[in-house]
Amino acid sequence: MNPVSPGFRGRPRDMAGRLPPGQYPTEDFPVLSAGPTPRVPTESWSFTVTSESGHTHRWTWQEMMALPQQETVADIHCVTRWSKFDTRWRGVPVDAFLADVETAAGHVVVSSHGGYTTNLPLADVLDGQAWIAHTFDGYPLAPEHGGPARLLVPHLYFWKSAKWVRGMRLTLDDEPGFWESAGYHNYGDPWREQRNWGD
Ligand SMILES: Nc1nc2c(c(=O)[nH]1)N[C@H]1C(S)=C(S)[C@@H](COP(=O)(O)O)O[C@H]1N2
Ligand SMILES: [Mo]
Repeated sequence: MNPVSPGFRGRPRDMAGRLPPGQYPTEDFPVLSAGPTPRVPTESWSFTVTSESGHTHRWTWQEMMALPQQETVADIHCVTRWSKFDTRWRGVPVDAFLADVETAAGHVVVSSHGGYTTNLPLADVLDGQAWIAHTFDGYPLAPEHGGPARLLVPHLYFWKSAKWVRGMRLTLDDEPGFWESAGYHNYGDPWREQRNWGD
């Protein structure tokens, strides 16, 4: 029999099984940024996909908003140990930006205004697992949380969800991003506690 702590009794949804090892749940939405918050007007915003051969595909804000939109509700997990359940986002699945891109690449490097980068296997941003998200909880995404748009990849630690996203480069070789070069785990699966290289 599992012991049930009194604080969890009567919660609308059972948290058992939803909290990865070493994490604690929070109702807050902490802000974690490695530098100042860039202000990116939607009028000058664009999202660029660059294939390994150097071909670029670019979407303006209006073009991105004209793509089919999805709403997603997901639990997010920060490597600093907070998890937030049932976050509600609206955005465009990354699949939409890669549909017409011819590639043999197995990896992507996502880049942000301000210089932040993060690397992921291409497979992890496909099949409805990742979004370019512009709306949080029904409101335009706040600048401190990556507005006007950020990557959202909820199944990996939240440092993979690049804020102020500006582009995605497809690469044949895996190229570690900002935190991955600084000792964070290359993949970052919260369920396997892949916090640092060697985990
Ligand atoms: N461009 C950019 N994206 C970023 C970061 C950053 O410093 N710059 N921090 C990452 C980290 S470590 C986390 S935990 C989340 C935090 O997102 P939040 O500030 O919206 O909670 O953004 C990720 N994306
Ligand atoms: Mo983080």
